[in-house]
Amino acid sequence: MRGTKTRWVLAAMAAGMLVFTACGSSDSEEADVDTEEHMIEDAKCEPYGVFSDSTTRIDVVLDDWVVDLSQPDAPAGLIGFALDDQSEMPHEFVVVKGVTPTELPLADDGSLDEDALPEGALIGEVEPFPGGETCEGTFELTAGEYTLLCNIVEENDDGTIDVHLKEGMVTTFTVT
Ligand SMILES: [Cu+2]
Repeated sequence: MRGTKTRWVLAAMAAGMLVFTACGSSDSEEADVDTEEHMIEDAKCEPYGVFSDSTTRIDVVLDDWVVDLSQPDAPAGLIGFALDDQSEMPHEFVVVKGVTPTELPLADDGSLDEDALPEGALIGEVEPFPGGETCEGTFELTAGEYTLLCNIVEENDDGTIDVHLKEGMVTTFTVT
């Protein structure tokens, strides 16, 4: 799993934005770059895991600015999260174990600093997919407390920045 922060650039139409490297073609990026710039056009559903194999299904609404679960807990197993982005913008779905929302290590902009998480805490993530669409993330989860969040940092045309975590796109989930 990439330990990088997802940074979306909504101002893709602005002059100069074409220099940003698209997802997946990072070979030429320098090793010390720990953020990635994504063009908004790159958002597409790439399911994580095999949803049809899941032992418990949780419906998840992603919206501005919530992560709403159909149930707050599930027995240990292969948990399939059916993600429904009801907003007009891309969101993602990050699964963290054993770190409460208030304990999350933050970058300067208030987003989750994934690289600063304890070893093994980052279970996996469904990368950003377009608003109005659905996607799935299926994770083998053992008993414990989980934090589920969207870690998109989004730069608007006017230079303001929306940090989805800070806006409230985080919730907790218990596996028993
Ligand atoms: Cu989001």
